[in-house]
Parts: sequence; structure tokens; C-alpha cells
Amino acid sequence: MSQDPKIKPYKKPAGGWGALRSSFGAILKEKGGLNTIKALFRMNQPNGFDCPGCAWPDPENHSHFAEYCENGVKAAAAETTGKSVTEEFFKKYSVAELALQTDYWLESQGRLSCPMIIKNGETHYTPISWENAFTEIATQLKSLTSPDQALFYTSGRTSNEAAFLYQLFGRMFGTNNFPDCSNLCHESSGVALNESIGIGKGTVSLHDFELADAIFVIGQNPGTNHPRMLIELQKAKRRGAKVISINPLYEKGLLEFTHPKEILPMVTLGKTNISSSYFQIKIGGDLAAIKAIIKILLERDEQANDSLLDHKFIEDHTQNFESFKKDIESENIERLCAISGLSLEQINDLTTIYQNANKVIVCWAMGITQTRHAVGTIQSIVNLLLLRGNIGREGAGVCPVRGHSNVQGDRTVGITEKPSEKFLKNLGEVFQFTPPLHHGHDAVDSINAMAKGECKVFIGLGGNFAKASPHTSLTEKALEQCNLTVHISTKLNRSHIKHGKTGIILPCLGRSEIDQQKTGSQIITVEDSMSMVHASIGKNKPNSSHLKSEVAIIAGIAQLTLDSNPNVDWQAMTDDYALIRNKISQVIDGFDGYNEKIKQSGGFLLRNSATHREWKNKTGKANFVVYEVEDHTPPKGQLILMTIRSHDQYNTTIYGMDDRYRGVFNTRKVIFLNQADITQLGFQDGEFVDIISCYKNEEQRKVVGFRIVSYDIPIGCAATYFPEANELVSTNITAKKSNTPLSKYIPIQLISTIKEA
Ligand SMILES: Nc1nc2c(c(=O)[nH]1)N[C@H]1C(S)=C(S)[C@@H](COP(=O)(O)OP(=O)(O)OC[C@H]3O[C@@H](n4cnc5c(=O)[nH]c(N)nc54)[C@H](O)[C@@H]3O)O[C@H]1N2
Ligand SMILES: Nc1nc2c(c(=O)[nH]1)N[C@H]1C(S)=C(S)[C@@H](COP(=O)(O)OP(=O)(O)OC[C@H]3O[C@@H](n4cnc5c(=O)[nH]c(N)nc54)[C@H](O)[C@@H]3O)O[C@H]1N2
Ligand SMILES: [Mo]
Repeated sequence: MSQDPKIKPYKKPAGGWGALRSSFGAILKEKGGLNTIKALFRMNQPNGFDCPGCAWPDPENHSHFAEYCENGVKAAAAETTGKSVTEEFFKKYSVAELALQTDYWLESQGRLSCPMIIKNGETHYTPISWENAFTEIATQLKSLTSPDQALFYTSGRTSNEAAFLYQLFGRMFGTNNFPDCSNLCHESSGVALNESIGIGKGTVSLHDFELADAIFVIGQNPGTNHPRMLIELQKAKRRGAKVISINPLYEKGLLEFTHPKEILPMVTLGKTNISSSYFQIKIGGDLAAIKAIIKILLERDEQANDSLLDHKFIEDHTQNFESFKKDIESENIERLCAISGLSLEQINDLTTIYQNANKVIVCWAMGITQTRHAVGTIQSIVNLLLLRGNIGREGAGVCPVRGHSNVQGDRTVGITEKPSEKFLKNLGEVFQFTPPLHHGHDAVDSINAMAKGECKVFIGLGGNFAKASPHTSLTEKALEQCNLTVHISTKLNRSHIKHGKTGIILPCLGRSEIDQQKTGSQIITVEDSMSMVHASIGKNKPNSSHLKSEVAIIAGIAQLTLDSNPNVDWQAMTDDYALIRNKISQVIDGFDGYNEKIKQSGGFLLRNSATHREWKNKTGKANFVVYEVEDHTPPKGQLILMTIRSHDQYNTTIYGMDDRYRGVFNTRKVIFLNQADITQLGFQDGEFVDIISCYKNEEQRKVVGFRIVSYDIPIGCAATYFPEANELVSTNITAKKSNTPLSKYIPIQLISTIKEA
């Protein structure tokens, strides 16, 4: 097969045979053989493990085989790979040599299999015993002049048990420095929802998807990133509900879908056109669009003698309606339409769809959260829903669709740089210590603090901070300046290469593997995007006998770092994770009977106050938040760039070089542009360009050699893949109120790539 880059539109629906073929390809490539197959039989099954892919929930009756998607298969195949990165591997390749390899190559070498260390001046990682690795980390932590010189990063695959112990360790050590992948992801959702409805989580369940009359999918590409969501959308569509997509790109999965399990009866069921209406919005245009819909709706309500809005709900349950209304009245509809990129007719249509549906769910993901006005956009979505009482009743509500499979759970059990006073008080009482009260660094602040030399130790519980973060060269330099970087990981990645003066790699068990401790094999728990907490049990033999669980690693470091405390028995908690869960239930509301409840198939639901129309924010009412719309049209010659995921990647883990649904094969270095912009800027389809960031008041940064692909994208907008373009993302200009990097909102210029002779 030719490995030449190829651009060829994909004509088939999402899912279907294409998904099956690609799944089998992934299994073969990873050479995991029987292990992978066994894992697939157990994934998302009642006694099996939770798919390490996305946070989309499992359906209630999920006892039938294959409760996962193509990309879940890829995630499982990657974890159960037959390949290992051994001591010999590190002997063979110096770090300098590894640095020359692509991220795709690094990850595809297989599972990390033994603890490794590298010290200042050395060229190669060498093996180290677990004991010595823990001692080295403890020594360096204890030598810091302040606990706030250490950073404890978490990626959202970590279990509740490991995350809880990790934050306990960090806080007993004395810091709230818990930067988290959430900071790069759904932070804007948490911040916005907390202020609006008093809880930073979604309010709907799968049951609500069965009842909704209209489901809006805004700034999300579920065909690639949450494929099992398409099954719910398909069901909704088949029973007559409306599915409305708002996205700058016509994403395949939102257009047409065939459930892979329905391939045989395809003749009868066939593909489903998922979206009933599709609105091609400009990048960052959502706030203006939502406000425009609200403006029209308010006008129509007045004309209809107050019969369109739920005035009783507004009166009883909300506050700030009058000033919100005044703000909307002061907006100019033409201006709003121009900023959104939608016509007045389209806004009218959207308003009609919204007002005609009795029960509405709005879903969103990174297309909203990683833009400059993300928080205001989400709060405007909430405003829109509040107008017709669409929060806190069946079939309606907000649905921020989370990314990592346990990113929501990690937050629930205390991974946050801004813990509440109540949480700290409970934690301190249960473990008899005084937690630090001052807030810590989030992800962006951590980069800047390391770069300035203020933080000197970086510990990563999973993830790939070097590549997932903005401004790649700054982040890499920041990590390299540290005295110590430690990564608790399953696979080799760039963060291991960009190590501190001392660098340590600690290889850990994956979710599919048996976690054997003194009291027997352990279960872990996770929380999905709809607040269901459930057990995950690994049954595969670990890839290497040297691996330790995340819990055992954290406890091992903590025991050597902290003074002994009779109230914290790290060893006992490692021996039996049920003891950790007991502690979680003492510290955090909603976990009573934790160990019992996770025995139920499907687990248990964490109560969501907003679902019951209890508003736990400062005002005790749901809040109409006023947020100003700024015109963000770039100056002539500039475009706004979004960095998105291809179909063949899991964040920084690249599974393959294709983006099938968008018709891109054997390459990732492409930039999607509207043909009118290509012509206007004097380029041609297929030509190679360098992309330059042009934030005001910031130095320009460049990534080179991207092939132009003429694509159906709004004029003035551009798209390329994450993480190749992360160098362009700023650590200074971030989303207002949430400090999330603007991965979907980068002002850029293009210049022709000069081929070096
Ligand atoms: N297979 C797979 N699954 C994954 C992941 C993965 O990498 N691979 N990652 C996981 C994680 S951590 C996350 S957070 C989620 C991410 O899931 P998504 O948020 O779906 O991921 P992105 O690729 O970032 O896609 C963002 C979508 O938003 C659109 N968009 C961009 N800017 C705008 C805008 O201004 N307005 C609107 N309306 N739309 C916009 C883009 O066109 C794109 O369709 O997926 C999770 N699941
Ligand atoms: N430009 C741009 N940047 C972005 C985004 C974007 O859309 N555009 N998206 C952002 C988002 S939404 C997110 S969530 C972040 C993701 O940021 P991260 O969560 O930091 O990155 P991942 O790529 O998911 O991490 C992959 C690594 O995790 C490790 N790993 C995998 N499974 C396990 C496990 O079970 N245990 C442990 N300990 N380690 C494991 C492996 O070593 C693997 O190399 O990236 C963000 N960065
Ligand atoms: Mo994410």
C-alpha cells in the first residue's frame, strides 16, 4: 500500500464496515493477540474494566458483548500491546536519539516495563530499583525550600483511588499545586456551570437522551471522540427527536452513521442521517449565535403575550433576569449574526427549533471550552435553557461531554488547584492534619512557574504534559529546567525525553491488567460524564512483572517523603483499596456505602443538586449571567486556527496517520482552509505553508511544512491537528475566567514553506 499522503473525501457513513476494518487493523498492529481479544470481551462489561477511551457512559443494560467503539478498540489494543520497552531499549537509544523520533514512533514501542532514571550529564536512561527511585524522589522533595516548589499533575485516566491518595499526599506535603488535564479541557465548563447553576457538572443522564425533543451538539465531534454517543443520537433521531449540530466543520459522524452492530441488518436499518439541521458557525461565533437566538426568543415571547418562556420557573428559580434582559435588548442582531457567521434566517430557524421543543439537551465539548469566551458561551447556553425551564426536569439539561474516562472522577475526589474550604476541612479532620489553604497552580501557571524557576519538581500521574500543553518549546524548556521530573506512565512519550536534571520513569499497570495486592486483586472505580461511579476490574496478566499500580507508586513515594502519621496508613490502603474508598466516603458527600454500591451492576449515581432544582451557588438561585460579545474578526491576512483531533489519535497518542472521515490519509501535517482564503492569500491547494501565531503583544511563533487542504470550512477559519500545532498556543492569552489555553482560537498568518536545498 502506498504511504504517500492522499486527500480523498470519505463517501461512506461513520461507523459501519469502515469502523470494523480499522478496529481489526489496530489489534493486528499492536500484536497483543489473545490478550487484546480477552480484554475486548471484558471491556465495559459488568465484571470487566472501564474502557480507557472516553467518558461517555455505559447504557443501563450493558451486558451484551462489544459495548465499545472503534476508538475504544484502539485504546484497548494500545494498552494490551504485545510490545515492551525494556532496559535493552534504553541501552540502545540515547535520549538524544529518542528526541529525533516522532511521537507516533515513541508510543508505538510498547509498554514501559521497568523503572528508569537519568541524571544530569548522562546520555541514557538506566534501570533503578523501585525502592531507590522512591528514595530519590523523597530526597528531592524534602530538599525543596517550600512545598509549593513541587507540582503534581494528573491526567484523567487515573482512578478515583489513585487520585484521592495523590491529592492526600500532595496536601500533606503542603501544596495545592494540582495542575490537571482538566485545566486544558473542560475547566471552562466547571467554572461556568458553578457560577450559573451551583455545580460544575452536567445535569443529564442517558435516560434524558431517550426523552429529549431536541439535542443540540455544539463544538463536538462525537463520531471520532465519543462514538458511542452516536448510538444515543441515532436512537433519538429514529424516534423523531431533532438533533442539531453547530460546528465550523461538517463532521462525518454528525451527518450519517451506521451502527457497526447493525451491519448485517443494514439492508433494513441502514444508515441514519444524524443531524436534522446543521449550522456551519465561525470559530468562536457561538456566544454571538446563542445571544442572537435569545434575542429573537425574547421578542417572540413578548409578541406571544409571554407564552413562550417559562415565566414561573424564571420567577421561582432564577435571579438577575432583568439585567440579563436589558443586556440582550441592547445587542444588535445584525452585529451578532455577523460575528457568529450565521445568517438571520439561520438564527430564526434555530430559535424556532428551540421554542418548539418541550425538552432540550445541549451538549458541548472542546469547540466551546477552548475558545476565548468559553465561560461566557457556556453561561449563555445555560441562560437559553433557563428561559424555558430546561434544567432540572426529565429530558432536558446541560451535557458537557467529558474527555478522559475518569477526568470527572479525579476532580470529584479532590484533584484541583482550587479546593473548597469545605473539602479541605473534611480532609484535615479525617486524616488529622492541616491542609494548605492557599490556591495552587493550574496547568498554564505551572508552565510559567517552572519556566521562571519557581517550581523545581514535576510529578506527572499519567499524561504527556510536554505535548498536551500550550507553547511546546516553552513547556519543554520549563520541564528541562526542573531539578526532577517524574512520570508515572504506561507508554513512552515526549515528556520522558524532555526530562529535568534528574528524570525518572515509573511504569504502571493499565486498567485492563490484574492489580494484585496483599489482600487479593483490587478493583478501582471511575466516574463517567454523567456522574455514574462504577467499578473497573483488570483481568489480564500485566505486561511486565515489574509494574506497580498507580496506588502503590503514590503510597511508596508518600511513605518515604512524609513524617509518619498514625491516621494515614499508606501500606494498609495499598494492600486493600476498599480502605481508600472508606476514606473517600468520609471526606466527600455522596459516597456513603461506596464499597457496597459499586457491587451493583452499573454502579451508582452521584447526586446532582441542579437536577433537583437546588441551586448551590452563592445566590441560591440559578443565575442569568451577563457576558459581553466581542468582535473577534481577525485583521486582513490573518485567520483563526483551531487545533483538533484526527480519527487516529487519542490526545497525544497517535495510533495512525489517517483521518478517515475527513479524507486525509498517510499524513497529519495538513491545514484545512476555505478555497476563497487560499485564493485570496495567493496560495494553492496542496501547497506547503508555515503557520505563524500572531497574538497581540506576544512574540510570533512558527510551525513549518503544513500541506494546504481545500476544505468546507468558513472563510477566515483554519484547522490543523493537535498536538503538532501546540507551539502556537499561548500561555499568556487564555480563556477568560478559566485560564484554559485557546487551542481552538489561535490568530495565525501563513507563509509559503521554503524548501531547504
Ligand atoms: N478517539 C478519541 N477519543 C477521544 C479523544 C481522542 O483524542 N481520541 N480525546 C478525549 C478528550 S480528552 C476529549 S476532551 C474529547 C474531545 O472531544 P471533541 O471536543 O469532540 O474534540 P476535538 O477534536 O477537539 O473537536 C472539537 C470539535 O469542535 C469543533 N469546533 C472547533 N472550534 C469551534 C467553535 O468555535 N465553535 C463550534 N461550535 N465548534 C468548534 C471542531 O470542528 C470539532 O468538531 O474527546 C475524548 N475522546
Ligand atoms: N492544541 C491542543 N492542545 C490540547 C488539546 C487540544 O484540543 N488542542 N486538548 C487538551 C485536552 S482536552 C486534554 S484532556 C489534554 C490531554 O493531556 P494528557 O492527559 O496529559 O495527555 P494524553 O495524551 O492523554 O496522555 C498520554 C499518556 O498517558 C499515559 N497513560 C495512558 N494510560 C495510562 C494509565 O492508565 N495510567 C498512567 N499513569 N498513564 C497512562 C501514557 O504514557 C501516554 O503516553 O491535552 C490538551 N491539549
Ligand atoms: Mo480532554
